[in-house]
Amino acid sequence: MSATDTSGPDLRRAAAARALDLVKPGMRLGLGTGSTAAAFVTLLGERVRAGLDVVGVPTSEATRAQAEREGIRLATLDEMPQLDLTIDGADEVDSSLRLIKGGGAALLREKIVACASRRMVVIADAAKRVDTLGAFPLPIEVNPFGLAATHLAVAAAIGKAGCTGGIRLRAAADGTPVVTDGGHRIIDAHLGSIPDPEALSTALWAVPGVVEHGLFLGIASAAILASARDGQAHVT
Ligand code: ABF
Repeated sequence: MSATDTSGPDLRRAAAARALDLVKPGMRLGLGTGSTAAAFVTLLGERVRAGLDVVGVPTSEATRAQAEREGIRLATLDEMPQLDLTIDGADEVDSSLRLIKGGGAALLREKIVACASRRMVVIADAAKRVDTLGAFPLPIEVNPFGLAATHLAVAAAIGKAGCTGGIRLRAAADGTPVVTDGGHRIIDAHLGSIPDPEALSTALWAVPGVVEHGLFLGIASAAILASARDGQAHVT
């Protein structure tokens, strides 16, 4: 990278470029969602147009549309239920490769695709690295039926797991609730810190209206993080 390549987009592109080194001909790839994953899809598209043969399973309709524009051959997870590698972004990464994901509201498909993959590699700006998860609001995907009851049950589960803080239904800019690709809603839990992510995960899964949550525990196998140092992008 040149001395000027140290802005956020350049760091995301640097992480994406390193992830591209992991891609081999014939691989079945999970394609993540978000701006860093989009940088990866752009670079992958260049390779595909140069002759690389891979198949991708997108984690969102947005990624599907981008990958189609890039000319990447796509399949559904039903057609290809076992994947070699998923490359995706994250909102937070801790030192044990535990993640918060779902800021882009695609967490359900992201988790299903990641868990269907032999390897899931996170790509991110190193600013996403944290000592303790939870400064980023934890997205919780919920069924729209009985939302008020689910809201109360989620709040109780959070308290039971030793966390404090408020929860809010995520709204779009026009004030209407965000609807996920699966037709669900997102509740964001503003917790500040999550002392025991495994306990919170278990407590949230016990709430009937919870479809999935954004804690990815024991799923990522590596993280490629890009940071700016000495005026250049460094990837670790
Ligand atoms: C997806 O995109 C998410 O799970 C995460 O919420 C977000 C990260 O976005 P970005 O790469 O734009 O920071 O990977």
